[in-house]
This record gives sequence, C-alpha cells and structure tokens, in this order.
Amino acid sequence: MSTALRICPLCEATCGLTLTIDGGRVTAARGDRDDVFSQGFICPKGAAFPEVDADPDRLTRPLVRENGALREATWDEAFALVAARIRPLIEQHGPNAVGLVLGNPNVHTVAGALYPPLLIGALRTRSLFTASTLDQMPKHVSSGLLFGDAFAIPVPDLDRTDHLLMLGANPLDSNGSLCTAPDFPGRLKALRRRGGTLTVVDPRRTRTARLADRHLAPRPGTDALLLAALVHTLFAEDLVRLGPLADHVEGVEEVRHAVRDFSPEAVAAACDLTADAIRTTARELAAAEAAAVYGRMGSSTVAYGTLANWLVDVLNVLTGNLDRPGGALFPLSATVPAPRPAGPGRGFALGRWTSRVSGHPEAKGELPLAALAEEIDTPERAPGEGRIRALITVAANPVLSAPDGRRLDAALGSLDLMVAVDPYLNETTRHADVVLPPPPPSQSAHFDFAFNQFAVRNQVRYTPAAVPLAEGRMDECEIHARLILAVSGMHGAPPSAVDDLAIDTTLAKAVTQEHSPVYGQDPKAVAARLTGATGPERRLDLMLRLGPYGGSRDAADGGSRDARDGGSRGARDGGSRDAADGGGSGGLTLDVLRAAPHGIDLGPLRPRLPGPLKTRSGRVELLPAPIAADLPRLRAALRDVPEPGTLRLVGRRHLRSNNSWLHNIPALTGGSNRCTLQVHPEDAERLGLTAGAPARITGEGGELTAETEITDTVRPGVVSLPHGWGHDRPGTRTTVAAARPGVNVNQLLDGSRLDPLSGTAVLNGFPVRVSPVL
Ligand SMILES: Nc1nc2c(c(=O)[nH]1)N[C@H]1C(S)=C(S)[C@@H](COP(=O)(O)OP(=O)(O)OC[C@H]3O[C@@H](n4cnc5c(=O)[nH]c(N)nc54)[C@H](O)[C@@H]3O)O[C@H]1N2
Ligand SMILES: Nc1nc2c(c(=O)[nH]1)N[C@H]1C(S)=C(S)[C@@H](COP(=O)(O)OP(=O)(O)OC[C@H]3O[C@@H](n4cnc5c(=O)[nH]c(N)nc54)[C@H](O)[C@@H]3O)O[C@H]1N2
Ligand code: SF4
Ligand SMILES: [Mo]
Repeated sequence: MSTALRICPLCEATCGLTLTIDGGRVTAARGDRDDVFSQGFICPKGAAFPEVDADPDRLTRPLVRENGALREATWDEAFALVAARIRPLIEQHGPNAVGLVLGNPNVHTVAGALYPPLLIGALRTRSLFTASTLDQMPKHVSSGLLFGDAFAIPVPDLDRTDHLLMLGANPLDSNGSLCTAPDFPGRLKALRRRGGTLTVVDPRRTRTARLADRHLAPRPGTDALLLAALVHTLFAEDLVRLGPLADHVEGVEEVRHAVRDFSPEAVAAACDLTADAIRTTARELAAAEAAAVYGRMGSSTVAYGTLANWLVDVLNVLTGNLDRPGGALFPLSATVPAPRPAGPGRGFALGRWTSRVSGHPEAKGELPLAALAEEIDTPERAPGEGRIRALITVAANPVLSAPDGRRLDAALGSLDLMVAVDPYLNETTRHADVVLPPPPPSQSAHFDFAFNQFAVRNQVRYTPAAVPLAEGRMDECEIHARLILAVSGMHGAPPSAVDDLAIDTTLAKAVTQEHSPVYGQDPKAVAARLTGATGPERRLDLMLRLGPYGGSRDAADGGSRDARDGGSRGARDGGSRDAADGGGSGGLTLDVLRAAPHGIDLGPLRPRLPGPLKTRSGRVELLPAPIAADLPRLRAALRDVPEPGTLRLVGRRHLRSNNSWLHNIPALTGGSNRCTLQVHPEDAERLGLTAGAPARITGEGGELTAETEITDTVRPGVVSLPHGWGHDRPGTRTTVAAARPGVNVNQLLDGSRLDPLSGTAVLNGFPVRVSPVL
C-alpha cells in the first residue's frame, strides 16, 4: 500500500487529495493536510474519487462504428478512421464543416488546457462551441469590454474582504466558480467570524443564503435591474469613491447618465424587492472598509447576463474596491505569459463573424452552443456555406447540457462523422463513429492551467499521475496530439511532434518580446533546457519559465512592474523555501515545482493595475459601446412585471453532483440528490400540486414530468429543476444513471433565448407552466 497526491478534478476548488493506492488501484481519498492551498479540505465528491476513478462503466478501449454498431478497436484503427474520414470532408466542404464542442471537464485536465487551441488551429474552423455559452461567457465579454482582456476576471478577495455581495452563486453546494477557493464555505464562515457581512441574492433560500446576514430573493432574471439600481443609488447619494482607481478609469460620468432611469423605485416592481432594501444594500456596500461584488451562474445564464456581469464590476470600480486587497483583484497565475508593460492594447472585439443560420455574433471566437443543432440540421442555401457535417466533441454532453437536447440528439444522428474524446458512452457520445476514451484521473497528471487564473490566492501545484497508465490505455494528452495529427493529414507522425511544434512556436515569439524572461535568447538553447518526461511536461516547464514567476530576479526587474511586484517576490518569499532554493536564480520551473509536491504558495492577490488592462485606451472603459447599445433592452425590462401566477424556472446544484456525468457513481447518488421539481407551498396549493406526485412542466421547447417537492426555499413564482438529468436514452452505457434517469430540464428550452452580447443560453428564469398530472 502506498499514497500519492492528486489534485481533485471534480470542481473548481482544486483541493489537494492524498490517495491510498493498493495493488495499482485507488482505494481511498482524503484531504492533503499539507496542500499549500486546500490544507486538508475535502468534500463528498473528492472523497468519492476512488469510485469515480474505478467506475466499471468507463470505457477502456476506443470504439469505432461498423455497420451501424460500435465495437472495440485498437488506437491505430481509431485514429486511422478519423484521418481517412475527416480529410475528404474538409477538402470538399471547407473547414467550417467540422464543428468542435469543448465541454466542462476540459478545464479540469492538462490535455484540455494544452491541446484544444492547437486542434482549433489545425481545423481552422469557426464552428467552435464550448460550455462557456452555457455558463460564464457573459463574464468574458464584460471583462473583454471593460479591461480589454476576456480573461482579466477580478476575483473576490474572500479571505480579506469585509463585505461580500454575492449574486446567483451557491458555493455551499457548488464549491465556487470563477473564484477558486478550497473550502469556500469555511472562508465565508471566517468572513462572518471576523465581523464581515455577507449578502446573498438568490431567488432560492440556498444553503449559502442561510449563512448570510442578508438574503434578497428577487424575481429570477432581474439582477441587472437590481445592480443598475445599486449603481444609481451610489451616484444619487454621492457614494462613488474611486480612490486611486480614478487614474485608471474612464467613463464614470457616462455610467451615471446611463443608469439614470434605474432608480430603486423604478426597478422595485420588476425585481419584486423594496426600494428600501435596494438602497440599504447600496449603502452597506459603499460603507464597507473593503467590499467585493461577485456574481455567477444565476446572474450569468439569464437574459441580461452580460449587463449583469458588467454592472458587478462597475460596482467594484465605483466603490473603489477593484484591484485593492479585500476587494476584487486580478490573480496572477504562474502559467500565463509574463505580463507585458502597461499601456494601450488591442482591445476586445465582438462579432468578428456570425453564425451561418441565425447570424449570432461570435464571442471570444465561439458561437452559441444553443445554436449547434441548427448549424447541423439546417440545409445550406449555397454550396460551401459550411453546414456542420462532422463534429468532434471533447468532454462534452450537450444533448443534456444545452437547450433542446431532442433536436440536437437528432442532428448528431445525421452527421457524416462524429468523434468523441470521452470516458463514457452517454447521451451525446452514443452518436459517435469513433470514441477515444481517456484514462481515469488517477492515471493522469494534473495541473490547473484554468483555475489558477481565478484563485483567491496565487499558488501553483502539480501532481504527476498517481498510478501508471494501465495496459492498453493512452494518456489524454497523447489522444489529443494524435487527433490533431489525424485531422491535419499527418496521421502516423509521432505525437511529440505536436508538442515540439507548440514549444517552437511559443519560443520563436517569446524571444522577440522585451518583457519575456527569455528575451533575446536562442530559442533552441531554451528548448534544450526544458525538463519533463513527456511533451506536456516540457510544455508546462516552458510556460512556467515564460510566466510571471519564471524569470530570474534580474529578468523580472527588467520587465514590467507587474512582474516585479507580483512575480519574483512571490517566488522568492512566497512561503516555500523549495521555490527559492531549487530554482537557482529563483525562477519557477517544473523541477522547482516537482520538488514541492504539496505546492508553492505565491502569496495573497496583489493590486496589479494598470498591468492587466489591454483596452485601446489603456484604461478601464466603464461604459463600452456594445454595453451602452444593450441598455435600451434593460430599460424595457423595467416594465416587465409578470402577470400573477406566472412561473419562472431556475436550476440548482447538489453538493454530490457534477453537471451530467456523476449520476453514475452510487456513492454520490440518492438522498436529496434527485431530479425533483421544487415548488413553493403557495404555488403548489394554487396549482393543485401534491408533494411526491408528478407535475407536468411545459416550456417553449417541450414538456416534462417530474416529481413535486414542496418547499419554501424557492420563492413564490419560482420553480426549480436541476440540470444534467435525463439518462433514459438507448445506446448509452451508464447503468447506474439509467436506473434513475430523471428528466432533462433543458428540453423545456427551444434554444432561442440567449443573452445577445455573449450568445449565452438563458438557463435560469425562463417561463414555464406547471400542472398536476391527473
Ligand atoms: N439547465 C441548465 N443547464 C446547464 C447548467 C445549468 O446550471 N442549468 N449548467 C451549465 C454549465 S455551468 C456547464 S459547465 C455545462 C456543462 O456541460 P458539458 O460540459 O456538456 O457537460 P458535462 O456534464 O460537464 O459533461 C462532461 C463530459 O465530459 C466527460 N468527461 C469526464 N471526465 C473527463 C475527462 O477527464 N476527459 C474527457 N475527455 N472527458 C471527460 C463526461 O463523460 C461527459 O460526457 O452545463 C450547462 N448546462
Ligand atoms: N456539486 C456541484 N458542484 C459544481 C457543479 C455541479 O454540477 N455540482 N458544477 C460546476 C460548474 S460547471 C459550475 S459553472 C459551478 C456553478 O456554481 P455557482 O455559480 O455557484 O452556480 P449554482 O450552484 O448553479 O448556483 C446558481 C444560483 O443562482 C440562483 N439563481 C437562479 N436564477 C437567478 C437569478 O436570476 N438571479 C440570482 N441572483 N440568482 C439566480 C439559483 O437559485 C442558484 O442557487 O459549479 C461547479 N461546481
Ligand atoms: S471541493 Fe471540489 S475540488 Fe475539493 S474535494 Fe470537493 S469536488 Fe474535489
Ligand atoms: Mo460550468
């Protein structure tokens, strides 16, 4: 028996786990007490790591379709088939005829971080869809517009704030999102213990709301109105205090003007909140020593999602809390390129192209996932128009996670070719012609390329594979590399060629950039210094070396202020002696990191402005033109007071779930983790619904039947049904999930409700009708 460390891939909290390994299998998981970030925290999902890892329904071999049925195949056969079938399609119909769908677990794997950009480059397709347009795209767009960088996302400084105003997030069940914080619940409790206050805005009285000092339960979909009224109040009561931010912000007076119609009285009816409660919230926010406003899913996947996300940061700016300790700060991850010197940038463009069928504008290079089905099933009006004929899905289950799964299900069945990189045969992958299954997580190395960018503390951790790759398995990085070769017409070339090319391309650019730690060096010599046993390890090493903590002390000093302030100091006295000792010159490398198996703490978040700004003005552009152009829509929403009896549906997450793919783990199912329709007692009575009896739910995209659960944790006028259920389609291999399938909430949607600026589906606050099944 032995132990091994493994960062948990099951949510954004990224807790360090200590796994017990017995006979090559993981038999137990506990929190790693020495982890520099999570310090021993674990939740029920992390504790179920052994079961998740050893699920007998995981695919062990590639599958290929032959005469209509899937059969096991060798890796060579599988990739040869991809290569043979995809190249002619691209040649005949153009690159946009191949669609790519990237699902959520891509942000939880090394492969998902390192290879999809190369795959997109190899395919040269604009038919790119990701889970972001079911999730946080409004935040990317608002950050892109405000700060010039879609990834410049301020994170609430949970451990130092005095006041947290949190909208549409339930971290006691989700463990947090776009705010990576192991033990989020403990950090919220600590906030209250040190005398701080927590205000939660959520139409449900969630476990998080129960912890709060104040809970506002507005009508779903009205956060942007509420936030606009908070901004209005700051101006009306002369509470705007930019402090040192004033030097970096333009457009404050324009915002004052833009929100003039959104007084607390004006929004009260639509939000169903009192004007008093709104004013008090604004005053408390302004009065706090240091405060942060933070919004997530419930204020993002709504009709005014981008406006709400924009207003969140407008509030952070106007109260002087952006970029200050205890407020909302920009993390500095170890694998982002060392920051360039501050100054005007290229800005952020939206709508550089539009989708074929409905003309949806791209955002961050992506088209709305809600529009995938129509991009497949709508005939071309002219040859070569780019109807999607082949689809690659990587870690995605859009048949359940996106609107109108029935239409998408049928569309997937009509494709000329579908390839899935996925461990399960589920509602989506059952349509694939080739399934390429990655190994279970214990057999993969882990590094959080994505979540370190949103972490409440700068830190860096790496866990190599906990157990060796089993016979017949292929590392997911190699699967991606071979897939890239297959679609590029280079099937058969060694997968290391993909990593080498990535390294060469990155270095060729970096050596020409004055702020890079390798400026002026010979790229070949730098490449020769890289360590790492595999291609992805070498790439990680390169990213660390090119990152803000990678340069020697001298190099960092010669670069931007950011690198000096947030960078070398972090690696130098950021808590771990290993970093300073092992690094020679003090720079962070893979060797330095591997010498610190529990991670390296790089210190609390630090003010970084104007460093992160890449707007054309080089300042925070507080009222960007696309936002201003969307405000009339919000003004119209002031009059949007629904008829009595109208119901709106919101989602919910359960601590022991994860979107659509953990319903197959017995240890995580059952109990309260069920697909029930939550209804307020007043609504249940009015509608004649009985607890435990089936209710019929009708939406624009279809009708479902779910068991009624009567609870006053939802406000009147709101019903709640969780997502990720509906495991009753034939041809899947998730036996546990199929036994208690639940229903797919997204079938209530027809895919037409989107936040227009971001293309994000409205998954919360859409209208439904509910009646008893008689
Ligand atoms: N109504 C409603 N719908 C929602 C939401 C909601 O709140 N309400 N939430 C939305 C959000 S936030 C998200 S992020 C999306 C998620 O949407 P998706 O990403 O489409 O869905 P998941 O259920 O996360 O699917 C993950 C897929 O990845 C596979 N997988 C698991 N581990 C690995 C791995 O290591 N490698 C690979 N290659 N594959 C793996 C699983 O088998 C599964 O097929 O759903 C969205 N849909
Ligand atoms: N246990 C568990 N953890 C998860 C996941 C999971 O499925 N299960 N999924 C992961 C993923 S992919 C993500 S993106 C994160 C999401 O994590 P969070 O952002 O915390 O999202 P949710 O838990 O969906 O909470 C959203 C809340 O918004 C509320 N809400 C709905 N409509 C509105 C509205 O109009 N206004 C306001 N203010 N609130 C509203 C809902 O009632 C709900 O409580 O969780 C991650 N962690
Ligand atoms: S909180 Fe998230 S990262 Fe931590 S153990 Fe639970 S699922 Fe894993
Ligand atoms: Mo998500």
